Order: sequence, then C-alpha cells, then structure tokens
Amino acid sequence: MFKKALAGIGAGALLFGLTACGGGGDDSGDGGSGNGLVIGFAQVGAESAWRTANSDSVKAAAEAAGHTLKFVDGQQEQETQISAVRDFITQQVDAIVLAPVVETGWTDVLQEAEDAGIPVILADRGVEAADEDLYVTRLGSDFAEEGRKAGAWAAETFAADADGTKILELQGTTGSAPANDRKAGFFEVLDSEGLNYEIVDSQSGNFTAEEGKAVMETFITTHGLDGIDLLYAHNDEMGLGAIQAIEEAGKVPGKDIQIIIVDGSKAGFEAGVAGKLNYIVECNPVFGDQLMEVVESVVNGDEVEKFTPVEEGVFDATQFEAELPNRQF
Ligand code: GYE
Repeated sequence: MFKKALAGIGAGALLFGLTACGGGGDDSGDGGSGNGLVIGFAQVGAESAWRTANSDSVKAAAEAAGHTLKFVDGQQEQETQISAVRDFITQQVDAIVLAPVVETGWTDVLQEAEDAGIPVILADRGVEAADEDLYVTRLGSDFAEEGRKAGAWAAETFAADADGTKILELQGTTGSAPANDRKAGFFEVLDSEGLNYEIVDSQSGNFTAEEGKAVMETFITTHGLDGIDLLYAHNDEMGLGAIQAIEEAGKVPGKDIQIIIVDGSKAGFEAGVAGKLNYIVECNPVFGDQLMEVVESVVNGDEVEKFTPVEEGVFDATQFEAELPNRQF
C-alpha cells in the first residue's frame, strides 16, 4: 500500500473535472463535502445479497451526501459496463465509480475517461495491475486476505487428516478479482501450512445460487460425495445453492462435507446456525459512506491511498448465533 499524490495527468484530470463539472453541480465550495457532485456508478449486477446491499449502501450514501448518482446495473456483462462508462464520459460526470466485473479488458475505456479528464474510482473489485495508472484509487476488500483466512481455517481443521483432504471449490465469476484472489489466497495458505490435500474439482458458479447449485450437482454426479471433506464456495449464494444440491443427494451439509463460504449475509449465517456450514469469511458491502468520502477527496484533489481495504472478520460455528442479529444484508 502506498500514498499516491494526484500528480501529473491525474491532477490535470481533476482540474478538468472541476471546471467542466457536468450538470447539477453546485459550486458552493464548502471544502469538499456534499457539494452536489454528479457521479456515474457502473455496478457489476444484482447477482447476490452482497451486491444488492452494496448498491443500496452506495445509493443511500450518495443521496445523504447530496450527490446525484447515475446508477447502471451491468448485469454481470463487461460490455454493459463499458457502455455505461462511455455514457458517463459523454455526460461529463464529475467522477466515475466502476466495480469491474472482471479484471482485464478495461484499458481502452479507462484511457478514454482519463483523456476526458474524469477521475475513475474503483469500488469493490479491482483491475489488472497493468491498468493501475488509469484509475485513482480502489475502495474494497482484500480478496486474497479473505482467501487466506479461509485457508487458515481449513489447514487447522484438517491438519490431522492423514489420508489427504479432498476439496471441491466453487469459484466466483471467471476472471473476476474476487475469484482469482480468493482462490490464490486459499491455496497459498494450504501450501504454506503443508496441508496434504487434493483439489477434486474446481469450477465457476458465477457467484449465483442457481449456478452454484448446478455445478455442485455436476460435482456430485461426477465424483460422488463419499470421501469429500470440504467445499470452499467463493460466496454465500453458491454455497447455499450447493447446500441444496447436497441435501437433495441425501447427504448432510456441514457434517458429511464441511463448507466454507465468503460474504456473511443473513441467509449465510442462518445456514450456519442450522449447522449446514462450518466457516464464514466476512466480506463487507456496506461501504457507501466511505465511498462518498473517497469520491469527494478525489474530486477535491486531496491525496488518497491507492487502495483502502474494508474491515472484515471471520466466524466459526461457535459464533454464528450471536452474530446473526448483527448482519446488515
Ligand atoms: O463476494 C459476491 C458478489 O465482488 C466482493 O461479488 C464481491 C463479490 C461478492 O457477487 O457475493
């Protein structure tokens, strides 16, 4: 992590952004907070409870701060998001917030935003390192750390499993930052902890319950469940879909096969309280207020961190019941 001054092209972009302020901005100059910015938000989609909570949080925070939010649901399609960003450029918004569905393929449109002098702030997901200079900052989760947290629990839980831990993995959307990093962080820790394991199968369930269930059914048909120790699902929805598939196959999720999920929605915790899963790595979507502060700082030309992580915890079976009432989504 490092501080990056908004120098060079970035600062030029900011000046342009301020002077060419797209409709609706009030130039009251109150020092930066809540002075009616126009913000374009190209969201990933509506694939999960996490996502819905994230959209709600950003919309509410923009309204509370007195900004105009132009919201586009990308429906998990990169093309839709690219069109949305181009529309925001045409409309000369003050700032663009992008939650990129996948990591690659953004160079051209990010360059177009920069050429138009409009700062881009990444929310939630990241883009590939080669494009790092084409956005100002990212606010979101440390997905590799989430994967490492899941891996640490698995390595400890199955340390005494002499004949090798057999693992199924339900990956998030192919090519997305959370899928790539949750996978990498998880296996990094299994390897560094020296766990004896085998990846029996690993496929994408695209972060949805339907696809998670369908992929789990395929896993069951192909491999059976006997001898499978652990399912690592990259989000709640896929884990919950898989639980249905396991139950329909006559097995007991959480017992016959242990399950880790990432997110920590109410529905995820309820499944935990019911004993159907074993470990939850929290991913926090409620960062709208923090995002508005970052956007205001960027438009003001303040120095911002290149990456601001959202604070997150982990929960095991002894904590599910006490934590359930605290869940916000
Ligand atoms: O975990 C998943 C959603 O990008 C962190 O996207 C986000 C992920 C989240 O679909 O539920």
